[in-house]
Amino acid sequence: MSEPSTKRQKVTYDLIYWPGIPGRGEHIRLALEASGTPYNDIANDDKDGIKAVQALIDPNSTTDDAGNPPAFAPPALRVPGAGRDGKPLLITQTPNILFYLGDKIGMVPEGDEAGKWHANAIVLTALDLNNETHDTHHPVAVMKYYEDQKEESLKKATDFRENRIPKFLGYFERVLKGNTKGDGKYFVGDKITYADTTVWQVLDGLFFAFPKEMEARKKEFPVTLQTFYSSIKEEKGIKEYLSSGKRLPYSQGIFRRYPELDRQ
Ligand SMILES: N[C@@H](CCC(=O)N[C@@H](CS)C(=O)NCC(=O)O)C(=O)O
Repeated sequence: MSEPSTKRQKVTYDLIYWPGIPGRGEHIRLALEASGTPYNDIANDDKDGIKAVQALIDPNSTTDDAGNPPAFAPPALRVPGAGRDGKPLLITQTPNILFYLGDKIGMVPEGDEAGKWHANAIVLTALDLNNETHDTHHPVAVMKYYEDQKEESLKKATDFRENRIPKFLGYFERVLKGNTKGDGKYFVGDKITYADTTVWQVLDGLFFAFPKEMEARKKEFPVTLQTFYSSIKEEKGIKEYLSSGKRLPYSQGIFRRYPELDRQ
């Protein structure tokens, strides 16, 4: 991680995301925590913070007070003074927020233009895996309960475990091995970037949702599931955050534990 400049540290970002779950907001939190960047976690810090999430997705809204277009869904990042006419800028879509933050908070490989694009591609791939994980418990309809699509979930999760997990893990393994500067600990370059925090969060969620499957895959993908996964937990900023009590437990979000969907 490169040191955030004095200019960078002046901004306190607002993260607007559902309270009580890690969800996609966690990708933003981890990047901010790893870089020691101050932020407000609006819906978790303030008991009325949920209102900011509700306002974000108000179906009658066409714009906010600062002229930003409405959000489709959280997470969103509000940046004081960075919008039009010095008003707050509202940024949505997880990878868009991460890409915006990347060089501002020192979570992209500094002075390495190619590395910046490589990091972003790895993030987008990890978020594809994130989305595919969601589909294992909601393969038919997002608005229906898991209990209403259990049969299809079992088929989807079986294919996910048998084919998709190893394909993604194989890709991560190759990238980590190919980045000789990273020593198996970093995806791009020799310091932590937002590619590392994003992949780590998806792996951590998968360890929660499919513990038997992931445990069984450890020998096959040792760099990803052993070296990388355990070393990121020890990174400055991340280590403190994980043990701070601020880290929210998994529950009914993207990563859910349904033992019947795991390896038997
Ligand atoms: N592609 C968007 C997906 C956003 C998203 O699906 N957010 C979830 C919470 S993690 C949500 O509230 N979705 C409501 C919906 O899709 O109707 C992103 O990465 O930010």
